[in-house]
Amino acid sequence: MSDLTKIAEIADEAARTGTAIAQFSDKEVLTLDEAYAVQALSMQRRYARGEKRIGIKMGFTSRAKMVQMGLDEMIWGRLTDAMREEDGGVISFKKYVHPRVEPEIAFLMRKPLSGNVTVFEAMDAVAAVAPAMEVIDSRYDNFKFDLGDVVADNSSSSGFVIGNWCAPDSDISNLGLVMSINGKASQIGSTAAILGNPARSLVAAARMVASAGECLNEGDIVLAGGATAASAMAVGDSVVTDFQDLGTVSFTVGE
Ligand code: OOG
Ligand code: MG
Repeated sequence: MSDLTKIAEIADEAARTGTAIAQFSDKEVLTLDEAYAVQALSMQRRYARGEKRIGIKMGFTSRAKMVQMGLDEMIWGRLTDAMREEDGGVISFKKYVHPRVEPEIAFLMRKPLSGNVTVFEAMDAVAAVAPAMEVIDSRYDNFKFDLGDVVADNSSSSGFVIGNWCAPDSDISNLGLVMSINGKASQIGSTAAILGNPARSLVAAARMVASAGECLNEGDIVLAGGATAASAMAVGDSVVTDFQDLGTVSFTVGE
């Protein structure tokens, strides 16, 4: 497909207005390179509107997520300041098309990281780790997409909530977690579901941003990817995830 700028404009408008669109792959499949080019172009439009890039999110780093969405390749997307929601706060349902929530681990970078690094080098660049939840939202009808579609749609990035930052040497490799909606367990799992250890997701993030000529910068947030499948939410829901040893992160869903 030639007109990547036009596709980026369509993807950006859908995200900006919270409106569902048809998958691009209905007409023509985007290669992975084209899809990342669309993502970069659509993010340029957001930055031009004043949003600031504050980090990145990884996707499909757990079996549960791959199975739920029927894709098996790791992806990444960009996070902006406008996507951050307050821990314990209220998110606005109408901003989204059909939001889902998933438990994640967040990293805060204390120095730049990019390229091929070891787990030790990756964790050495981390200032803090935190329990987190990502609010994903696909701009495609029925939350259905192929790999190119989802990457072009900034890998469903939409919102995220971060709990209290913990020491960077906290053991995050295998922490039990329960994500509850209105007091009822909706997803139960372990951080080990994220590539065996979420630190490996940070290693992959450093490699993947480098392939786009970018870097994880000091102060950046990196979301490691959902540890479980994502759950749908409705207005009025109270969503809480308890992480063993790391703490709790929560929000409620407003109009
Ligand atoms: C794509 C984004 C995947 C994750 O944590 O695996 C993702 C999607 O499922 O819509 O955020
Ligand atoms: Mg996610």
